Amino acid sequence: MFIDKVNVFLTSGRGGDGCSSFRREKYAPYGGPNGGNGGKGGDIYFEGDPHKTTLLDLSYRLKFKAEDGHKGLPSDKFGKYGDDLIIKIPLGTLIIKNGELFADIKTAGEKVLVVKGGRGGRGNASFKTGKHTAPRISEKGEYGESAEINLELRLIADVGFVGLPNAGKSTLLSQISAARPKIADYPFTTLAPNLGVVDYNGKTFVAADIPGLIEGAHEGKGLGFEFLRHVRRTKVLAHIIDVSGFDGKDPYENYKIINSELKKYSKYLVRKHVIAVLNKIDLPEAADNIKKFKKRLKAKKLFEISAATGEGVQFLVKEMVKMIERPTVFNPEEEIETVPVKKYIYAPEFKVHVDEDGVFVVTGAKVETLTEMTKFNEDEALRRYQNILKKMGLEIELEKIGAKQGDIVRIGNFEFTFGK
Ligand SMILES: Nc1nc2c(ncn2[C@@H]2O[C@H](COP(=O)(O)OP(=O)(O)OP(=O)(O)O)[C@@H](O)[C@H]2O)c(=O)[nH]1
Ligand SMILES: [Mg+2]
Repeated sequence: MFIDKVNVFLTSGRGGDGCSSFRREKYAPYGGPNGGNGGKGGDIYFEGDPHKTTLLDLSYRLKFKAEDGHKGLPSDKFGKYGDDLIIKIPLGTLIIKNGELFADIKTAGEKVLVVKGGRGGRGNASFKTGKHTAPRISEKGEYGESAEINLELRLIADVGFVGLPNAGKSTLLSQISAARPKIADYPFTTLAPNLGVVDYNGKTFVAADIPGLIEGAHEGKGLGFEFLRHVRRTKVLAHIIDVSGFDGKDPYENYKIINSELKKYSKYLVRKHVIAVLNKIDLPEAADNIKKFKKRLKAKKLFEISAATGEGVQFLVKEMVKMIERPTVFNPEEEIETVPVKKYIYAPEFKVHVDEDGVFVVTGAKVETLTEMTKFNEDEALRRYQNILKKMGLEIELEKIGAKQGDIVRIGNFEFTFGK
């Protein structure tokens, strides 16, 4: 099965907690702090894998979590890092993170970090200073990051074959490459894109054969035009037309139908180099139809072939190579920008508001991280926490919106009573 769109939910590993401990040695009553830091949580990466052609395996497993970091230990032992997770995806996959284009994996082995593991909490040895030689303070590990990721595969090919069902697209691919797609004399034989590598005098390119389009494909008729996504990156489109008039329709009318569907899909598609290919010239009805077709479409260079017998195919392949090498009037990648691109958003250190239950809610990455990493059962940790919040001006902001002694303040998953 071919799957080209998948949503997955990723969570990186949480950082390990830092450790609070003191050296205990014989005859050394005041041993210094020796609690090690917690290990960092595992990251999650996506990596381009040239052997993959579908996102099918990911669709069976929608949630991924990297390993948590391990706890720090006494005797200055640092916690082990959580293992990273590397998820392999086919080349040509767009990674959309929280609704914004994040990366576009195009080459084998290309790796991107998508969610970063949480920082390990510091052990009490890290809090030691000249003045403060015996800190009883350590941190919890930072939470991992969670994100919803939409993966969208757009196959990477140089030439894309488009046309009505039964036009002979798959036959052409099998004629010019080693690919062996299913071929049959009924429409919608091809249900998923096929790729083939074409060799022309030592020059190679990749051709993609996609399922047939019909009138109204943009409204979801037939298999719809979703599969056109896979010719979005190509520089060249080969429009395959059955000139035998097999369905009783005029080949030129058929040609116009497909052109209009392409336009409806994206304004960029029709700006590619389009090669019009009249196929099935070996059939007796073809000759007449070709004449008529040429009368109506004078301006365009037409290729006449028989995908079945191979007649005219080498000329066509030569033209494809020429077109691939010719610059396009636009960058085929340009339209990928139609996915909204990340914008910089100014984030204040924290924000405060009162919710409907009268709870004073504080939000903001910095305060939330600080809160989740603080060990409130350690007096010193608690004091440090209060000091930092005070310096950030949180108390003042809360008072401004009406917080009084005894009111409830919520930060992340924690609740406190307001007091000075
Ligand atoms: N006589 C003749 N038959 C052809 C030629 N090319 C394709 N055919 C036949 O036309 C039918 C359809 O061919 P396919 O290659 O499956 O067509 P397709 O465009 O891939 O069709 P879909 O996958 O349904 O979109 C098959 O029976 C082929 O054998 C040709 O050049 N001459
Ligand atoms: Mg086919």
